[in-house]
Amino acid sequence: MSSPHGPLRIGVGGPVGSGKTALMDLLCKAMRQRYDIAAITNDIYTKWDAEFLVRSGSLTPDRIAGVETGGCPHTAIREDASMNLAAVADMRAKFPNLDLVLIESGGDNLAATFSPELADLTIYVIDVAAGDKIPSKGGPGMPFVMTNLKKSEGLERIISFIETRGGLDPTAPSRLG
Ligand SMILES: Nc1nc2c(ncn2[C@@H]2O[C@H](COP(=O)(O)OP(=O)(O)O)[C@@H](O)[C@H]2O)c(=O)[nH]1
Ligand SMILES: [Mg+2]
Repeated sequence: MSSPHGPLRIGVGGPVGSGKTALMDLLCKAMRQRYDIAAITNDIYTKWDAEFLVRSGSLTPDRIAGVETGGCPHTAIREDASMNLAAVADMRAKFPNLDLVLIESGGDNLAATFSPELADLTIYVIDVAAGDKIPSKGGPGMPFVMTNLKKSEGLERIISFIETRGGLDPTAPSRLG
């Protein structure tokens, strides 16, 4: 099902500790049978999130890349997305039939939007303890889903959001075998 436009690129943003990596992990595990997936994580000075995904077995290690952003993580997904664009290009070179690339931001505030050059759709992860007013402050039209990833609750709704809004076809025969 590889698209002439290249893979769908989903940005996963939100504050440090809100659960972005946990979401990346479960999305990979739930979607990898159907889609050809790669995952890119952004960290300031480490590759901890990429290493977490490798240890967890979210995908095979060659499908997981860590970008070290340096001190200003939002710059790497917004003003100068070149490191992330290069990581996406590397994955596309290795896996020409990619359907989906998940890109986790380095953890920043809600104002850290992904450049449209880098991500087609963005999912923001907010810790429930941060309260329910954040999504409404995002303005009308921003849907939100309550999840409990320890029990995979809400995960299917996020997957169907990605498939519907991202234009993936869940009924297409998988090429992955
Ligand atoms: N109980 C519970 N813990 C979660 C959930 N999502 C993430 N966590 C935990 O919250 C901590 C931070 O999650 P992580 O994914 O590393 O956050 P990130 O910094 O946004 O990538 C970890 O200990 C996760 O296991 C959830 O839905 N429920
Ligand atoms: Mg993380």
